[in-house]
Amino acid sequence: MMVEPKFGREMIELSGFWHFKLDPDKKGEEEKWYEQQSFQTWDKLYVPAPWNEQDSAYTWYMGTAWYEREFWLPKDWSGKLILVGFEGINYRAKAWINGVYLGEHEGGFTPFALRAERALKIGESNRVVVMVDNTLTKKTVPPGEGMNKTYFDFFHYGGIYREAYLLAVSKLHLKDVWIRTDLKGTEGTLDIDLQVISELEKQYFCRLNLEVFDGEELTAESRISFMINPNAEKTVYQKIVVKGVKPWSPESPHLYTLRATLISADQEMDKKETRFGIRTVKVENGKLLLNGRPIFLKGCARHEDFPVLGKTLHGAVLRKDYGLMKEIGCNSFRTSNYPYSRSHLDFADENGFLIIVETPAVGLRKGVERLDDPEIIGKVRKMTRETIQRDRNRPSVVMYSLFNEPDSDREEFRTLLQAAKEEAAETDPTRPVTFASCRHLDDRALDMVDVLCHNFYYGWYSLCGELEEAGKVLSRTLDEIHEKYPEKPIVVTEFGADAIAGVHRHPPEMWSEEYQAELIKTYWKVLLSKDYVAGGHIWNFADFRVGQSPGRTTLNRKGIFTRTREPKLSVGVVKELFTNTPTYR
Ligand code: ADA
Repeated sequence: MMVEPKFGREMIELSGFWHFKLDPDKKGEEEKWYEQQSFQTWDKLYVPAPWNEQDSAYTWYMGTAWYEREFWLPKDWSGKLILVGFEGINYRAKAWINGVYLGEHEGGFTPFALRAERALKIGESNRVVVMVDNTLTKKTVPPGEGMNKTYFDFFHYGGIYREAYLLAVSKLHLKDVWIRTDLKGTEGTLDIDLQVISELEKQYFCRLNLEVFDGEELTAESRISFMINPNAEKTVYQKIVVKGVKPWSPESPHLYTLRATLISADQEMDKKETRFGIRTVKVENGKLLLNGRPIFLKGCARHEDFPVLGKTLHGAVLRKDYGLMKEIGCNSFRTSNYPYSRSHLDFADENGFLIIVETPAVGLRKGVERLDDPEIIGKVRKMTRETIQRDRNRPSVVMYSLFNEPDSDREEFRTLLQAAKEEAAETDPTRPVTFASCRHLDDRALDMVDVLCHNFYYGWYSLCGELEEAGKVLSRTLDEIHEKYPEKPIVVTEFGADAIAGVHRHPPEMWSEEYQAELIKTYWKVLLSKDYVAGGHIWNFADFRVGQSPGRTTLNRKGIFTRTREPKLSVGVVKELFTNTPTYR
């Protein structure tokens, strides 16, 4: 699986078997395991994939563990800048190459890359060692106290579970390309920021050739020239107009590619291709607008979870999931409760899905003493920035959810939300921001977001077995929230009921497939009856693994599909409801 399609650079993927060893007493660093020469006594695990389901001895392990593998570096990588990149390691990581410490990263769901050339041996075999620690505390984001005491409701997998790779770039290269799009009639405007890095010792004259491709056809181009100082970083801005635009939309997810070629001294120094779509997203007069039209988000919130693979959703699983979501009429989902892999969102761009990207800031409630603790604020800021930076060029991303179910009835949450909002606005001011609230009328921060997202469980955690009453309370609560904030559209980002596949009851009872289907029908009717509601997401697409607790039967069973994607009774019901609900209202 490629880290970025058409990366246009030299890469070595590090997928495969790595040596692996638990370090429950945390002595690896002191004993310098990263300097060790033989790893023959260590176990072997496959990367990318969490350690938990690869061996029963590791399933419930929380703590430190070590990974090691060798790789060959080709001779022609000499003179380049080399990075070792990790798309996702849960939760903390430190890396060494050939015994030389490279750096560390905190946060389980965002990518990072460490400079490596000072440690590498060109044209020889090299050894990379990674220490991973998935210990949860009250100050990790998300927080927790143990595998069965997480402050969030999904299994706390550990390890290198997204791709790892080596990447070579020239000393003068493009670090990042950021494209904002606007559309007026059939004319599209691209506002492009190109971040150029030079680690050369002299000042250089550079040229950037920008070419916009619609498939194979060149539709617009532009050139910029500039000087870059020695060892400097420069952001170059360019505006490009595209005529006769084919806008990106759910029914026609048209994608363009920007090819940026960096030239200096008549030599091509770097080339980067970025995929994008031309479309607008706005909140106006209480509506969520895509290309100026009020849109209705219909879908199921998801998790990255599958037997054995854990949080690593293999391309084949993703392909199957998108097929199923399209078959039942979904046009949207939220990356609940953390950002999903790049491939996960590549499919969304290609298939016209409207995505609410959520940061990993879930579980900031109960046991967290102060939500305005500077350490928490710092981590939330960093993870917000890393989440948005990775996905801000994607047309599928229509909104950022900065938290899932925080204690937003606590006054100090406003300080935390303010910090996350600032970070989001600095990283990308073009999308509306929200968070998924479970505090509803007691929420003290709804005035601070653009769209109101609410998770409701009437008929499940309250009003147990009382579906008629649940529908009435839902309707009343939505109306009361709307009265307070009439200018903000509401999306119901979670509603659902556990159903154990194969359990049937007539009349419907909690935990049966019939009850889940009835609850979904009840909610959908209410949502469609409110013109200020801009969407509904069923919780959840598929059953998913969780920690052990009396409220869960080994899995969270609110999936309309089982963990292995077998349909429950609800699937037929949802297909009928969703296909009869138009995307535009
Ligand atoms: C919460 C939470 C989810 C989910 C759900 C449930 O609303 O946002 O993570 O697990 O509860 O099933 O209880």
